[in-house]
Amino acid sequence: MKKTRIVIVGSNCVGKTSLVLRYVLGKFNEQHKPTLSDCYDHIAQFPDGCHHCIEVLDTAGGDHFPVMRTLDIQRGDVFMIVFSVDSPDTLSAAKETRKQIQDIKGCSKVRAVWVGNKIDLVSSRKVTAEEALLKAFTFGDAYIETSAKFIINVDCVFQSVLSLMCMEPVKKDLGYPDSKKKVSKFRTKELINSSKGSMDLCKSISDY
Ligand SMILES: Nc1nc2c(ncn2[C@@H]2O[C@H](COP(=O)(O)OP(=O)(O)OP(=O)(O)O)[C@@H](O)[C@H]2O)c(=O)[nH]1
Ligand SMILES: [Mg+2]
Repeated sequence: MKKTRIVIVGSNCVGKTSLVLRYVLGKFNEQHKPTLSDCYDHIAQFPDGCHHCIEVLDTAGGDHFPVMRTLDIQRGDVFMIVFSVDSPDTLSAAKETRKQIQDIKGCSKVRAVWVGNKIDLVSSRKVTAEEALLKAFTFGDAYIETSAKFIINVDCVFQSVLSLMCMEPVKKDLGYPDSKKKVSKFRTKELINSSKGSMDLCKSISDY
């Protein structure tokens, strides 16, 4: 059986490696060591309760290796698009990356979850949950907030990604989605449910 391959993309230093290392090895490094490309085999429990071996591909941040990036995207089954909530530029880059995935994979085949990482940086936060959620929703994707450092939502985000493997991908026939096109009512409800935990959590962190 072909292994499911999760590809983690996003700008430099947003915490892609930290999320992967937390999930696969239960570790966290304070130091930033830029990634070229690292692949991890992991036994994961899917939402149906069965365990399967998956591959988690941690990619280089930024646009320094465009050919490698294209290959990584081509081979990916499902995507985690990571940005850091203290950096609006990384959210803009996430949107560009999402478009690139759509171009490379073909518009009917994208399964992706947007991840706002570093929510522990409460005082330097610059991207609101609502802003990020709206961006993800316009593509028909779910949005989850995490802290790799404080182990918030790390398993949950990988579970969400795996649950996409059990669903039909959203079909969009014409180009990129825009704010005028509406995601179907059913899909919107599904997205709100899958992002709700993260929104509640975000609210409780800002209240705190
Ligand atoms: N405060 C905080 N810091 C984090 C979190 N996640 C990662 N970091 C820190 O952010 C820095 C970058 O983390 P990495 O995981 O290496 O980032 P990356 O996206 O893999 O970076 P590249 O491989 O260069 O693209 C490191 O110093 C981490 O310790 C988090 O949730 N909260
Ligand atoms: Mg890395």
